[in-house]
Amino acid sequence: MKITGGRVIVCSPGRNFVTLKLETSEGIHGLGDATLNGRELAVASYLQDHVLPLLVDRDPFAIEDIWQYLYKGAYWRRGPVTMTAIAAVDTALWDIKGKSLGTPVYNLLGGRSRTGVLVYGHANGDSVDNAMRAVEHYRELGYRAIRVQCAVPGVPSAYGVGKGDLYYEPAARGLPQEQIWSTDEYLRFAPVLFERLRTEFGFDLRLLHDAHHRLTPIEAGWLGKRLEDYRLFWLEDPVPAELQEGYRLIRQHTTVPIAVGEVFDSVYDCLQLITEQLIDYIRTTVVHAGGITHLRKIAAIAEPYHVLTGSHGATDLSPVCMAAALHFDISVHNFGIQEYMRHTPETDAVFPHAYTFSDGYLHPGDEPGLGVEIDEELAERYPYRPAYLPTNRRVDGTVHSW
Ligand code: CS2
Ligand code: MG
Repeated sequence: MKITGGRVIVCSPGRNFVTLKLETSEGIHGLGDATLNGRELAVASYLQDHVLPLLVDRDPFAIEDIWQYLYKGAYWRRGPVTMTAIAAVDTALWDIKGKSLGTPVYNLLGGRSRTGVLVYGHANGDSVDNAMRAVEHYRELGYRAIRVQCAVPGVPSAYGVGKGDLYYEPAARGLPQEQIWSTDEYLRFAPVLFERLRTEFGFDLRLLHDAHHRLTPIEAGWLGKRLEDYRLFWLEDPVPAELQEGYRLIRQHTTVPIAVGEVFDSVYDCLQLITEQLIDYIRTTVVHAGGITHLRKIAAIAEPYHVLTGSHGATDLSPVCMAAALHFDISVHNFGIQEYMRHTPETDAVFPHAYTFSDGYLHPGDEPGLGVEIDEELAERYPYRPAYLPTNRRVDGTVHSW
């Protein structure tokens, strides 16, 4: 079997997605997600113009060799655009191998290590009362772990507060919106929110929270300490993580479990975080961190250091990525949890998939390969429309991490 070519499909069923479809001489095709929120067309061009011509006539079973060829062969290494493009090829190759051998991808990754993939959903509210209502709603849907975000009094636009009940989508059409942020107000408010949550829901429910890269290490230490009694499952992205050693300072001040990694694109972004045990969960994803092949290596390095996986699974990661994540999650020993932000019905219709949710768990299904397809005719009805994530400024106008 040989790779004969491929296509990059850009569509926007509710939001933008970039999908790679690789074709082979035996008529089997594989899919890979290549979506990089707000920078979609850069990856589409990287694949179309620079990667697809290199793949023709290669053996699709040589997954590791193709990965190294694309990584080392470009000379320029790492970075989100490159690693998302490599991830798309890698994911499509695992899909092809599974389909060709007639088995789900998880069987190629060592087989099932568990019966289902524990997921967390997103409850949020524009007031504490509405956040409580959203948590209740997620509980009724069967979720056993819930991330809670809430509008902060006095802050015009806090991270993570959606418009509807189930679909939180931060990217918006047109040019980037500017939001305003105040760390002071947030730090005052966050412990109050979790106090209320534990009072209303007790301690059976796993609760998570995302600080979305907005604090300094010492502010994160302060917050973590105040949240300890509310037993969070994790505090996510307390600070931007370019400076990995900055996490030492957080660890010195709090035992709140820390999760990091949704913007990482390789093991080099988290090697120190893992080997110095500065984090508890590594959130790298199939689509942005080099595919299933590279994610398995990150997980293998994390295992002896007691770091569990907790892959990013927001709506900007397509159902192709979600399917791949589930095959990874169900097989890897040191799996922790999977984020599951539901896609809209439009997105789900373009990407029919075998994975299912029940009782707080996702199941990858038993289809050969990844168990996800793309309806290209339907996709054509949703052409790409430029959209961006918001940007952020402090109240005095200084640019801040969003
Ligand atoms: C987030 C995302 O899911 C998460 O934890 O941090 O909402 C993130 O902001 C988006 O995926 C950015 O594209
Ligand atoms: Mg996050």
